[in-house]
Amino acid sequence: MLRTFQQHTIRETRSLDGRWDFFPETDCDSPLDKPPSHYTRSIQVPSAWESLPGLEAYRGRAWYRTAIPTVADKAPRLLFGGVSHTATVYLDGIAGGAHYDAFTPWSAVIAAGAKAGESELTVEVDNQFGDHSALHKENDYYTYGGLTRPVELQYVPKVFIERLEAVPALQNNGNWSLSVKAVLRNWSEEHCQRRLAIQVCSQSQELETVTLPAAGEYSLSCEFNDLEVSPWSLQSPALHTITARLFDNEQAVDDLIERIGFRQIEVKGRKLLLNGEEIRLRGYNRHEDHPEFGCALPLQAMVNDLEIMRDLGCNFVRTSHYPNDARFLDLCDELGIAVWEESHARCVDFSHPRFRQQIADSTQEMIENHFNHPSILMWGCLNECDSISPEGREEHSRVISLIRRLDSSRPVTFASNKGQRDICLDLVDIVSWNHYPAWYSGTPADIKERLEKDLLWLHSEDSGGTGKPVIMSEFGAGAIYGERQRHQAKWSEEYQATVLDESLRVYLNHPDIVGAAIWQYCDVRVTAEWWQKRPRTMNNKGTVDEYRRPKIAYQTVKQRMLEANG
Ligand code: ADA
Repeated sequence: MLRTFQQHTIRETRSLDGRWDFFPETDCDSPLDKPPSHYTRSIQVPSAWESLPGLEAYRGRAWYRTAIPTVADKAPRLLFGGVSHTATVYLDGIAGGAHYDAFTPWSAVIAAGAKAGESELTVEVDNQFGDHSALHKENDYYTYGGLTRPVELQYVPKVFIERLEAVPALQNNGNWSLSVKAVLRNWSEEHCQRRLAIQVCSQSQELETVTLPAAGEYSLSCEFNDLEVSPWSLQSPALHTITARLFDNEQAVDDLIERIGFRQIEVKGRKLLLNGEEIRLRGYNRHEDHPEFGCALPLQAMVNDLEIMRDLGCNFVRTSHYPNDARFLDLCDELGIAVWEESHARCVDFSHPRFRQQIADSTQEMIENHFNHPSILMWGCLNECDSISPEGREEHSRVISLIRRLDSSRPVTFASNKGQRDICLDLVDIVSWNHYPAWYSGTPADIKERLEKDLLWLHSEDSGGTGKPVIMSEFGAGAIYGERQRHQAKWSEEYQATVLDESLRVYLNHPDIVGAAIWQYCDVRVTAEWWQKRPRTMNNKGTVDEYRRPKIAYQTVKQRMLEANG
């Protein structure tokens, strides 16, 4: 399943998770110019192909194939939670859609499939780096390959409800209002009239009948007021549903159920307010990575990660450096874990010819697909990119403006490692710093001094960030699991614990720091080119190792978080 809850009672859906035919190009002597006619293997979907013996480091193309039943008058809509990292969909050999980027959900509606019978569904997947890819590249995290998140088949009528966006707001009388936007899509070649009804808790509204153009979309909005509902908070994450039903004359022909939380996030001076009350965020940066599953963590593995973070006293996770699996966000909604979600960029080259389009697509798909998660309290972007040159500022301004246009209800930030050279802090609501004193330079004694110097600059100079709240978005140290030394050697578990202890002592207790995210939750695989810089070809700054085995720092972090929780 793509989500942890049911999203339809009218629309027919079926999971395509399970065994698919599989053909990695490495299984043949020469490159293929079209999908293969015969398949050499089968593979479980979802999964990363690196989980298959012999393909642990395969970077190339592969084809997936399965058969799907089709029905008359309803088009097959294929929803992919994530394909790593470039995909082309074929139905009966005819291309029906394509997508770049492993980390955002996407769909293909194939009108030609609106017929009774059965069709062959093929997906070509490519996880290679090169001129076609600005965001997936050699990096300090691994780009896996395959249908790495769940796949769902839906049968959609000519006009269907594509998505809902809901923005809650706290009213003066303590009740809530809710602004709802619905986007309808018409895949047919004819104009169609439809009517929408939306129900939220005990209230429902019938919207006016609209005419959709052929092969077009239509947005409708409505407002609900005076909703007496339990709010969503970190301590009490109450969830509610919106049910939208689409009518063709008097017949209900489609539906969409979304889950929301009534909460309001604001920046006020140097503070972060949730439902009008100050909050302080403490937790981790987390990559989607596991030695058994690659980036394709099953739901229980995601649950385990969040339960470990809760055991450590965390209430916050940053999806470094890309949009996460919707099920992980659903779990954060259910558990009351605050999320900083960011579009896909880690130290990317702004001059790459594909960068602007690919970062715009990642950002738009992230916000449109993840809009309703109450746990997402802020949007991030452009981790440690060029925020010190005029050209870099132009790119930051472009992406941040896009975020604000798509969602004006959440604060925006980016994680910077440029310190006092940054010229983009006026563009954000929250200033976020990646600091590594005591690892890449200096000692633990430098942690407090470095922070105070940067805060002095931030709030007294013309930094662009004067008076804004600050999140320590990354800090930490590496430790090889099992490396024990009495003399605080680099890469020892003891030294990592010392650095995290001092970092948390400073950051969790500073009045101007509203959030602290340790780099990082677990050790993760890095790409081949990074092997010289990373022992074990891993980023070893996890508080737990890749198998989630706790290092000495685990108890250190737990103690500091416990003190901060009061
Ligand atoms: C940067 C980067 C992280 C990771 C970290 C490190 O802050 O944002 O992705 O590479 O450095 O481990 O050095």
